[in-house]
This record gives sequence, structure tokens and C-alpha cells, in this order.
Amino acid sequence: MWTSDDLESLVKRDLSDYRLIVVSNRQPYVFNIDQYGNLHSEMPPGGLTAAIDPLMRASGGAWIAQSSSAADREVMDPRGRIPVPYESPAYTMRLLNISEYENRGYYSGFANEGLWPLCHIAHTEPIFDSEHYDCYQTVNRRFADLVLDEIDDDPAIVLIQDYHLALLPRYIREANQDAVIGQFWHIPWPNPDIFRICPWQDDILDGMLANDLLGFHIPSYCRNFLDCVDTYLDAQVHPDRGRVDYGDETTLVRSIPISIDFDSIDAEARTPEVEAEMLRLSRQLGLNRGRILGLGIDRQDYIKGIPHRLRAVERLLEQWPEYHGRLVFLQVGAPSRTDIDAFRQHNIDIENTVNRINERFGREDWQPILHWPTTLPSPTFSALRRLADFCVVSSLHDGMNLVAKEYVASRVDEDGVLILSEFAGAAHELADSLIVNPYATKQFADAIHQALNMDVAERRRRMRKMRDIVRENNIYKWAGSIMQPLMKASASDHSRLVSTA
Ligand code: GDG
Repeated sequence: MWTSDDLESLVKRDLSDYRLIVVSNRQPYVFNIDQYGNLHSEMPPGGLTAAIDPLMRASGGAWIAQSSSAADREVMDPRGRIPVPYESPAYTMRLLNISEYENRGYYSGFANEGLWPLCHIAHTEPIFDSEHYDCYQTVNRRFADLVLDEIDDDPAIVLIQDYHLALLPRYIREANQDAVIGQFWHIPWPNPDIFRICPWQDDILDGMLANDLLGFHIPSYCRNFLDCVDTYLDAQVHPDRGRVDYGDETTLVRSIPISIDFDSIDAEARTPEVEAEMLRLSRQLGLNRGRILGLGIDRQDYIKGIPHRLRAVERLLEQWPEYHGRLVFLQVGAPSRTDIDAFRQHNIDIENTVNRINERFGREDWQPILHWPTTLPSPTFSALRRLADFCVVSSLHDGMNLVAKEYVASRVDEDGVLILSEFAGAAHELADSLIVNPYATKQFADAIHQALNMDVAERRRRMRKMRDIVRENNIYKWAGSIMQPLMKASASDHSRLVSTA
């Protein structure tokens, strides 16, 4: 099993004189100033930073990201550089300041109103606005300038995260033939018929083919990407070898499923703090009085299928009155991207659905749906996952979905049932969940009923198998699986990845 120490040793052993540069839209460390004027730095929640941070500490490289708060300016030097972690610096965070106008076009506009719905089959029309695309190009170029400045003609491995930066590999490659470049795409990739909706389809593909290694979560996203290249570019695609030859460039396309830090989530779930939260929540939710808890944890995003799961609970209550007064379904998680119409409208849809169901079935002493549209402290999320008789992940489409894996990692008692959409990448690995089609409301309700009537031996058998899989395929394995081919390419005197194909 991979650990953070294994990653560190791998980098120390194999990176040699290459500089490691990571690029993502989000910062690995966020600064803020409290009411007394004291500066604080913290790592945002989520496995991605936790996985890449040990690589960076071991390599002493640079992590380039967009600046997100005014407090950054208190600590950065004139070139936007901040030594991190703040208390015991081990590498450099370098921040890009972009204007509100640029952010609206690059981040909210092209990335989140255009590419996000384009790549997800969730029936929200993508918006492709040429002004947004201009900003996307500009900001990607500005990221490239910082990367090139950091590399300064030294040998370097550049590891790029996600769909905000599709053009960045090409902009780096235009100025630097020798850098080894890899990119991980955290969301699905659509088929050629969908992808052609993007007016700049060739630019995007051309940009991404400047990578030596391109990672997606599961094989079908890789196949879709290769089909798009085959359909729209003059390139040789080798689907059986996961390889594209494009001019004199070669890109390897690999499925590398992302994961979580299983051990730390498992350890947190066993702490006295989480046990105390479980007691408190158990009283608050009436679980100590025999109530049953169903749980959904999501950013409020239209890809997550939140109204679909609420309708399934409604159908369950229609069909099986024995759950009236007993079942509580808790939907928790913060609204997100609320500057975008489709997201704001989605929040209203969720609220209306919750109210409708509660008005229809609720009683003075019981509401079937609890909706907490907010973020919670990590121990509270952990306690909820431990308490939930079942957890629902009903994405209409989702690159991977880490909530499913976090539920499994939190179930240190090997109990609980995961109900998982067939359209989430996680369904590939978590075949011992109850797999549902979120659009098929009746079958979805049947699956909840099945979860609630499953005998304890079967619950444990399924949960144990899923825990073994997630424990083994953890976030450190993901990071190692990306770094190994990149370091191999750097060692092979820049015949790049061809030798590993
Ligand atoms: C993208 C892809 C892919 C949720 N609500 C709150 C909160 N969370 C936490 C969850 C989990 C994380 O955020 C969400 O991860 P997901 O994987 O579910 O989804 P996306 O944000 O859409 O991420 C996805 C992922 O990238 C990684 O590649 O799996 O498919 O879409 O850890 O527990 N955390 C806090 N407050 C919340 O309200 N603090």
C-alpha cells in the first residue's frame, strides 16, 4: 500500500536534477487575517493538496496557482512567491493575480459555463462566449509565463491540474521543447458528437496534446478523448496502446483513478472528537429514538443529481408508509459557483423539491428531508458518515466522486450501505455498492428499500470489499502513478514517454 513517505522517497530517488512545477487553479495553502490582524495559513480540504504536498516538500519545487485572497499580498514577494508551509517552508507557492474581468471569463465563463457542462452529460447547455474564451487564453498564457519563469531553462517536470488549464501545455511547449509535461483532467471527457459543440475544439485538443502524459479517471474518458483526436485532428491514434502521435509529439493517455487518503479518514473516524459528535448528532437527528438516517454530501452542483435522489426518497415514502416518521434523509453541502445562473437556479430547484416533499409527508414531529446547505467541520462530516445507514451518491455524471470513497473509508465498523450512480467514475471500482440509475426513480427507491432491509452479514461483506479496494488504491498510489512515467521520461534523456508506451 502506498504512503506519503513512499511518494517522498520516490521523488527523492528519481527526480534527479529536474525541478517539479505543479500548476492548478486553486492554491495549496490559503492565507487569511483574523480580527486581531494575525495571519493564518491553512490547506484547503480535499485529497488533492494532501497528495501533492509531500511531492512538493520532497522536491522543493514550485506550485503555481491563482491568488484567492487579499491576505496573499501580505506575504508574497514582488514576483508573487511565498515559501510554504508558512511555519516550516519546504517549497515555493507562486501566485498569479488576475482581474475580476479575467476571472469572470476564464473561470466562471469558459471553464465553468462552457467546459463543465460540455464534459458532463447533465443537460445544462454549455455557454461558449468568445469574450470568455479570450480571457481563458489570456489567463492560460499568464500561467505559462510564470511556469517558464520558474523553469528558467532548467530541466523540469510540469504537472498540471484540470480543465481550467487546457491550453497551458501548448503555451509552455511553444517556448520550451524540453520540459516534461503531464496533466490530469478531473472531470469526464465527452464523445466526439458532444465535443464538437465547443467552437474551439481543435485548439483545446491541440493544447492538450502538448502533454507527454494525460491522465483521466477511467478508461471510457480516455477512449472518448482518443476518439475526439481521431475525429478532429490530423494525428495517429493508437487506442490499444493509449497513445497519440501528433506531428513530432507523442502523448500517452492513461486512466489513473483518483482517490482519498484512506488512512487519515479511517483514523479520524475513530477519534474521541468524532465519537462525541456522533452522540450529539444522534440525539439531534433522533437516531437514539430509532430513526434511520440516509445521507448525501455534495457541493450543490447540477451534476450531482440531488433532486433525483430526493425524488427517489419521495417515491420510497409513497410506496412504503412504514418509513413515515422513521426515515430522515439529510442533504448537506455548500452552494457553489453561485455567480452562475444555472447553479443559482439549481439551488432553487433543490429548495423547492425539499419543501414539496416535506409538505407532502411531514408531520409536526417529523420532516423526512433535512437540508443543510452549508459546510461543516471535518469531524462533523466524519460523524455523519459513520452514523448514516445509507449514503447516496446519485451523480448524473461525475469524473470520480470522492464522497463515495470517503463514506467507505469512514465506516470503521464495516457497516452501512453505499448507493452509487452508475454514471460516477467511482462505480468502476465500487462494484459492491448498490448501483443505481438516478433517472429511474422507481428502481432507485427500490435500492434504498433494499439497503434498509439488507442483512448485516451482506452489508459487512460488501463494505469490507470496498474498504479493501479504497485502502489499496489510495491517493498516494494515484500521485505515484502519475509521477512514475513523468520521471521515467525525464531520465530517458527526453525521448520522453515513447519508451514507456
Ligand atoms: C471534481 C470532480 C472528482 C462536499 N461538500 C462540502 C465538502 N465536500 C467535499 C467532499 C469531497 C469533495 O468536497 C468533493 O469531491 P467530489 O469528488 O465529490 O467532487 P468535485 O468537487 O465535483 O470534484 C470529481 C474530483 O474532482 C477529484 O478528481 O472526484 O468527479 O467533479 O471531499 O467531502 N467539503 C466541505 N464543505 C462542503 O460543503 N468542506
